[in-house]
Amino acid sequence: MALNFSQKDDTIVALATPQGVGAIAVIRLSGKHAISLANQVFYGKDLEQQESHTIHFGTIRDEKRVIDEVLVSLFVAPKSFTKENVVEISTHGSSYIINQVIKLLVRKGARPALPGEFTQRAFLNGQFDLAQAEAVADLIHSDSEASHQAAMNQMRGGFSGEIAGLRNQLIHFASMIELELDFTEEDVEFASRDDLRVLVEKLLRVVEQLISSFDLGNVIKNGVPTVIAGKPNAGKSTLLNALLKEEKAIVSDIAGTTRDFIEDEINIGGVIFRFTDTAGIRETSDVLEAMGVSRTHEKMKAASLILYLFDLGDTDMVEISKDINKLENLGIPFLKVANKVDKSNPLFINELKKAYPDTIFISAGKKENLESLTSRILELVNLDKFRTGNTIVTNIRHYDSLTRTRQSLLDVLTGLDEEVTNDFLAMDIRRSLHFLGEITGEITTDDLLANIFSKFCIGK
Ligand SMILES: Nc1nc2c(ncn2[C@@H]2O[C@H](COP(=O)(O)OP(=O)(O)OP(=O)(O)O)[C@@H](O)[C@H]2O)c(=O)[nH]1
Ligand SMILES: [Mg+2]
Repeated sequence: MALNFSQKDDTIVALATPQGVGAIAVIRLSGKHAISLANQVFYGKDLEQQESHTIHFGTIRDEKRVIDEVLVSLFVAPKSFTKENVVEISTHGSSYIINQVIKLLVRKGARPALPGEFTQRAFLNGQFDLAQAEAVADLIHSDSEASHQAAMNQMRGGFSGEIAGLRNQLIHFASMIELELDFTEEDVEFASRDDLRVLVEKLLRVVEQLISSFDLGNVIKNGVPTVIAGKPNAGKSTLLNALLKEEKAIVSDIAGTTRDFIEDEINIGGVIFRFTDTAGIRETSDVLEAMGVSRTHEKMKAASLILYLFDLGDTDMVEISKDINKLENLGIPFLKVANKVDKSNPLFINELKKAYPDTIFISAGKKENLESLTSRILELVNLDKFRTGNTIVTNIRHYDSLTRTRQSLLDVLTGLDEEVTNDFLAMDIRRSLHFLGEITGEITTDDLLANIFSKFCIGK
């Protein structure tokens, strides 16, 4: 739903804390009349005479009836999240009280806020750019150290700064070339083509790097899809349970116990991994199990990481090297994990260590050496890149705009090669600028904004 101008002048109200019973609840008002509106129902002090960033104790009343004793926080424009007048009323956390207070404020002239409308106002009033506004939503939904850091970095403008820098350099060139268009009669060149090529190539490298960071950004935000694969009875379900520290999957000595697949999230070193325990891979005549096995193959193709698990007592070298070959052809990072080290033959272990020195030996059943497995898993995600504060793209919309930017920059290069006329060159540069601007919100449409902010919750 796009907002029109009269709606933008409304004073909006919503519950800012979660629905349901709690110790306290915070009801937020934002808009030109937020303070005078609150003042009509608040008894204790004249709120319109108070300083910004102060808290006041009093009661909320509907005529004579006291609804609650509350604390009111005042933020006078422009020193607030939305840059408008903002009032936050902390009430007791009862849904009855919350409803009464909101209804009362609506009766006095406030309008219930749309999803994300507070953040949208903050964006429209220049509090931050679009990428930063989107990071607010990511921050609220972040559930691990890694996703929190990526969102925090984006909200604090790391990503936006990088994009803005790129844009500024391009704008300079675009205007020079457009200036040349005014002098077509004379043979002048304000913008050196060689310099432009150097700049565009530099920009391309940055854009490429941002695009390639998306894989990492995506797994940070949504969890790393990790599959435990291996023969029936290798101990896959036992390993999942051991990592989860709960008995989630059924374990038995009957081969083919897991028929479909079982998924759960595990936080390892601040990163969320989405583990899938699969049906053991083998040629099978059991129809149900066969279905599970084909889903295992699907899961393996969608994984970012595969734990190849085999039973030391039940697998020979030929089989292992065959499996490893297959996995290498799949092209997805995998770890070789040898299970049931507690009851295995030391000679075979030595042979295996020689052939594949990076094998990790564990006992899922006895929970032995699981730490070296988890630290190897973490190494594979290459978090260093991200911990050093490099900008990471986590948002599919940004990824999309960056891919289009890359294409337009490539078009500029082709144009330079083919010595196309200035107006074509200028057009391609403008297109790159357009796509970069979409990320930070210099270029927006009502539909785009509505689409982004409707994904927020009400009250945010
Ligand atoms: N000795 C020993 N036994 C283990 C170990 N890990 C698993 N097992 C046993 O191996 C058997 C098979 O374990 P599961 O976890 O069900 O194996 P799975 O790979 O999930 O098997 P499917 O679901 O049939 O594909 C069970 O009897 C487990 O108790 C281990 O580290 N040592
Ligand atoms: Mg199983």
